[in-house]
Amino acid sequence: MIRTDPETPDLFITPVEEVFIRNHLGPAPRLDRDTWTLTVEGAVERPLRLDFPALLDLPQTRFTAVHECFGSPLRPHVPTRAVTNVEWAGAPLAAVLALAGPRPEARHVWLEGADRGDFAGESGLTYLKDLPLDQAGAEVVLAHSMNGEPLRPDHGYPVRAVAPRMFGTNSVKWLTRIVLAAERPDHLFTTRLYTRVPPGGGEARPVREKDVGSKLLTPRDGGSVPAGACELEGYAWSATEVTAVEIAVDDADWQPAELERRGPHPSWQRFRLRCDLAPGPHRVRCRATDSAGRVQPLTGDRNAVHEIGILAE
Ligand SMILES: Nc1nc2c(c(=O)[nH]1)N[C@H]1C(S)=C(S)[C@@H](COP(=O)(O)O)O[C@H]1N2
Ligand SMILES: [Mo]
Repeated sequence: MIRTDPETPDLFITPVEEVFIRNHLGPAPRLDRDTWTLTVEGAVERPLRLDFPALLDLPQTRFTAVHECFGSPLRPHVPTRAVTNVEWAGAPLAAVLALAGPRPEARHVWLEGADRGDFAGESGLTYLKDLPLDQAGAEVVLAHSMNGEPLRPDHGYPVRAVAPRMFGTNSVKWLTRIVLAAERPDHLFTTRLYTRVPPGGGEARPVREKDVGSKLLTPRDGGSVPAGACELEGYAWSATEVTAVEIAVDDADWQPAELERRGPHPSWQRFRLRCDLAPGPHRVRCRATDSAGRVQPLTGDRNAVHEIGILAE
């Protein structure tokens, strides 16, 4: 989803126009900021209904984070590489939870959007996701702005959830209802889809924390470059910090690329490597490792190493 402009090959923040749009239930609902409300109900001491000014009265936070689509929940192991890096602003969910007062039995936070529709043969669905209360309280933000401007209708206007370390599917757009509960909700998008079996096998787990991944952006896939010295660049990301990126040109060994540190926010990290390209076609691959020791697989999963083809002339 990233277009690299030859003038600005390495935009750290993805312009809003270039951010992918993923709507499972049809067109974006058109909500109005003046009539929007968010209800907080279920296992809480004080059920609430917040309007937009009340959300702005809460403490506000601003941060950059990788925004990545998991891919089709019907094909959980197929790479799509729809990834961007954006700046969000909004109120921490923790501030809303403090107002509502979770009851002792509350273990899960359900987040529901205002869109309604059909998906994978089921009709009349809402968009519902859930996260463990501890995790949601620690990191979810109720965002009203993207890259310094109000959310656009397609991106969840006026308010969406953002779970910065998680796949995009968890960041519920057009957020209108939060439920605290002792159990997970049984729903197409929570327990039946968006689950996957870990690489070694075992029980299916919900799609939450991002995988380790990397993407070559310069030169462009299919592009041509002058033969000789060439700079290969891209971005790497994960739920934790990426600690190494290696690049392989054709069948040569993997070589360590120069990698920026992540900084305080869960943003992507730029990497680059100078190499020498003989005239002719070349294949370039990149592979990231994160601080949890996860490494991109060569093949077979949605975060398999990225490969581009370039022509040196
Ligand atoms: N209400 C609602 N929220 C949603 C979705 C949706 O269809 N409806 N799609 C999810 C998916 S799969 C992704 S990848 C992100 C995409 O966010 P974006 O369209 O703002 O890029 O939103 C998530 N939140
Ligand atoms: Mo997605």
